[in-house]
Order: sequence, then structure tokens, then C-alpha cells
Amino acid sequence: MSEDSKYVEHCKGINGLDKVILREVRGCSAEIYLYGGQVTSWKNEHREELLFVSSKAIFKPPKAIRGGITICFPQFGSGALDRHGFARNRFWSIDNDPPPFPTNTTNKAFIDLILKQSEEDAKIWPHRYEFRLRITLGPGGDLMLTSRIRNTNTDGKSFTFTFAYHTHLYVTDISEVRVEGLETLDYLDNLKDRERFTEQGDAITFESEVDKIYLSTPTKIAILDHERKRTFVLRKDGLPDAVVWNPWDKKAKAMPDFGDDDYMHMLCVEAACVEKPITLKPGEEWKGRQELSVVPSSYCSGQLDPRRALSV
Ligand code: TA6
Repeated sequence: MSEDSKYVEHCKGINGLDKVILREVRGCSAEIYLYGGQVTSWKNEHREELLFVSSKAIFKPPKAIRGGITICFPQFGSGALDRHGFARNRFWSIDNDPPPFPTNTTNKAFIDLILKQSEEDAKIWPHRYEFRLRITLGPGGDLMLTSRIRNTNTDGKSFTFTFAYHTHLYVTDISEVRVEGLETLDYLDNLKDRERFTEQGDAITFESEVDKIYLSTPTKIAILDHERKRTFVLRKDGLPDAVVWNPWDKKAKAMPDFGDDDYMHMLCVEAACVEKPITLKPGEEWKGRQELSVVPSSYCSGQLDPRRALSV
């Protein structure tokens, strides 16, 4: 087995869709479908799944795969285009000749994907673009996604977009999860016509449907899975906002590609750029990065130690 294929394997997944598997020496892994440029699995060295994919997810175009990390581009949420844009319903290609990567890295387990304007896109979004996505599994099992979007219009036109890494985290029991780092921030409530509110001062917990866009958040957010004594740390660059979503029971039942009880084991926390859309002139490039890592949670009389969670 060649050196590279020890870290990167090209294979077929569900319904024969092209898939890439990244592996690291300690046993961690990540799986990516070229359909949607979507990460659908991220496992730690104990082979435990860290991302949620719905028990009823459909792996068949044109439907988006429900779970993992969905790429929302060029539109987050509702708007002139279909919900969350078209990148999640397109077939991405392997980018065999990516421009030099901004950061010097020794990582071996990574894949470069590329999405360019298709005839289909041109009918609904008349802009030429190059979307390069590098997905890296670090030696420690961290999962990094770096997007580089360039305006390649030749007609001198700028284009504007919103963006999100629609990340579905697997949690043991949603009612035992806390999110640290979004306290006291302003947010737009998607359940109230994006009306603006200010979050409470304590960590966020969950007991009903939530669909909020937190504005201008810190670059580090912690998601504490009490049951599993595990903390997800989400770091982000170039993505000022963060979306938090759980459909709870009623919405879960209403979604055909979502199991009725799936809401108990998932929480979406999404590095995003929603409030202030990004505008690129021809030749300009935008970069947005999300890094996920897992640390053990430390306890003291049932209370998680937030300082520790956000200090890593
Ligand atoms: O990111 C949260 C959200 O925008 C929610 O409003 C919810 O609809 C979710 O995305 C799923 O959207 P989808 O279009 O995939 O059903």
C-alpha cells in the first residue's frame, strides 16, 4: 500500500457515490462524499463516531445528505436560491493541482476538492467562481475544513454570498448538552422571522426546538457532552457568526429524511457568515476555516469547568 493511500483512500460509498476516506496513524478517520463535498463521518481513535448522520439520510441526488458537515453556499438559509444554496447538491471534483496552501503543514491525511460554475448554476446564479475546499484530519484527530472561494468572473462583475459549515455533531443526550462561548451575544431567531434578541448570561442548554444565528461570536465555541464527558471545541476563522440548530420532536417528525428520535442525539453548531454577506470583485478570494477537536471534559460536582473548556 503506497504511503499516500495509507492516509487517503478513494472508494465507493452508499449508492455507489464516490467517497474519500482519510486515516491517521492513531486510528482516527474521516469520510467525505464528492456529492456535496460533504464530510459524513469523523471517528476518534476508539472508532467512536463524532458526527451525526440521520438514520433516514438520503444518499441520492438531488437531495442533500442529512447530516455530517453540509456546505451552505452561495446562500445560507432561505432566499432567491433553494435553501442553503446549491453546493450541497453538486458533484465536486478532486483538485489535483491546488494552489499552494496558505499554511505550511505536515499533515498527510487531507484531500483537496473543487467546485466550479456549471451550466445548471449559471441559470440560477450567473457568476463564475472557483471553490476550493481542503479537508484535513490532523495527527491528533482534529478535523479542519478550509474554503477558498475566488471570483473568476470575466465580465467585471462582483458577486455576494453567505456561507456556513452546517455541522451536525453527535451527542449522547441533547438534554445534557451545554454550549459555552455564546453567552450574552445578540442572535437572530429563525423561529421568529429572524427577530434580533440578546442571549442570557449562562451557558446554553436545550429543552425545545432552537434555530438561532449568533452574531459576531468569539472564534472558539465549546460544546460539552455531559454524558460522554466529552467537549467539542469549534475554532473558526473568517466566519464571524455561528448557527445553533436542533429541530426537536415535532420538526423531526415532519422531516422525511430525519428519524423521529434523531433530535435527541444531534446538535448543529455551524461556523457561518450570514449577517454581513461577503462580496468579491473579480480576482478576489475569500477564505473561511473551521476546526473541530475533542477534549475530555473535567468535572467538579456535576458542573463542567467552562474556563478549562475554552482555554484549550
Ligand atoms: O442551520 C439551521 C437551518 O437553517 C434550520 O433553519 C433548518 O431548516 C436546517 O437548517 C435544515 O435545513 P434544510 O434545508 O437542510 O432542511
